[in-house]
Amino acid sequence: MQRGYASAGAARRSAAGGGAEQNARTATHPIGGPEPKYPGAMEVVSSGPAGAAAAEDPAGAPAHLTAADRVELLRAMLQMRAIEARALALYKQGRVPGSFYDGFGQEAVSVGAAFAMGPRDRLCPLHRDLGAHLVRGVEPARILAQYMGRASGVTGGRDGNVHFGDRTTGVMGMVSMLPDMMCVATGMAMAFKLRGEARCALTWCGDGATSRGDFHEAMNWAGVQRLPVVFVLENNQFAYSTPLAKQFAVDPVERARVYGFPGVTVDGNDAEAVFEAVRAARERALAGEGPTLVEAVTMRMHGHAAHDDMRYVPPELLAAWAGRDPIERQERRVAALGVDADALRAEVEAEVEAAAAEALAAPMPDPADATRGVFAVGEPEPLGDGRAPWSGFA
Ligand SMILES: Cc1ncc(C[n+]2csc(CCOP(=O)(O)OP(=O)(O)O)c2C)c(N)n1
Ligand SMILES: [Mg+2]
Repeated sequence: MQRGYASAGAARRSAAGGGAEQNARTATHPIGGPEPKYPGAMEVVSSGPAGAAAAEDPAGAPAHLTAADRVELLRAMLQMRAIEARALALYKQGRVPGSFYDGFGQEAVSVGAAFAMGPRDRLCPLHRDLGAHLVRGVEPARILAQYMGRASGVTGGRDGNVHFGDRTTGVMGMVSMLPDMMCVATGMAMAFKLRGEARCALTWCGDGATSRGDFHEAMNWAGVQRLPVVFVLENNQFAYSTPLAKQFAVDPVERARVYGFPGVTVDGNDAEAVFEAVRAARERALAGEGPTLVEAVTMRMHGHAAHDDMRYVPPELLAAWAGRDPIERQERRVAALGVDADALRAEVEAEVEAAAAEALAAPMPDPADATRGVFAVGEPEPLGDGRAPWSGFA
């Protein structure tokens, strides 16, 4: 089953004699699914502003990002990685209860997409989308406290791990059943439409989500109603131990067309390409033209959770993706702009270390507080607006 991840694709491409794009879209896997998307194919699926090669070249600066924006993208990705690395160490020390999930290697997907959203837009991130919370303004110390179940965590110790959302930043707490957040985001977009508000909802879903009924319900209703919602399909090659070829028989991005709206594929390890695709999708949504499915192709570089040694992942696949690290890529870009990327990395690491010390010093919640907030009391409190650092909103 694990055969041919990188090599079969390369063979198909050379057999296609340059028709790699079509090949990536239509190739049939021996057991019936589409050919897995692999690093070597990314040149043909990237829809970055000027294509992957130019995007790597700082001279080909993207049209909608200033130099400061590009640094900000890097900063958020560095924060995400540093927080998750610190939290993983804390987990191994027994300080993080339950299990531990991270988005190592996928930082560009949550950061790039969230960066395209305005203050009054609403976001529904999933378990590998820590970058979205950071972009919207949740402080690292509160996130680390969240992992450790402390009173100062986002949920005040009610959920120790990834099912959180700081509603003051316009982010919904995650519903664990996947991909229910697609329905939540679609519902919010319906409200925006009914109220005539120029706002957009954004949510992420995994490749595994594509096999669930909620995926189709959300996509169908969003298409029928032409709702202002953006679905980012975080295709990280696996849903727990299930590879793509056992997940779907057709390329999932094709499904958008069936529901009446466009699906685009971007290099999910390129924060600027993800940003640009989601920015364009949001613009489309605000213009009343309806939803977009953005498939961000990436790789889950760690196990499903910290307990998972991912022995089902071919080592050569991991090695190939390790050479496409989204943070290193953005570091090269900002370094070419004259920014000291090493100093930025050191600054972020020091910030996260201080945040960890603050979180470790925070108290555990008072057990008497456990039932507070279970039922709504009094007037409903609406979600707040989040930070929207992209210069386009200045
Ligand atoms: C309906 C449902 N079934 C099972 C789970 C348990 N679960 C949590 S994450 C996950 C894997 C999901 O894979 P994918 O959608 O590809 O997202 P990824 O973890 O790869 O980001 C599973 C099975 C769940 N949360 N919801
Ligand atoms: Mg997945």
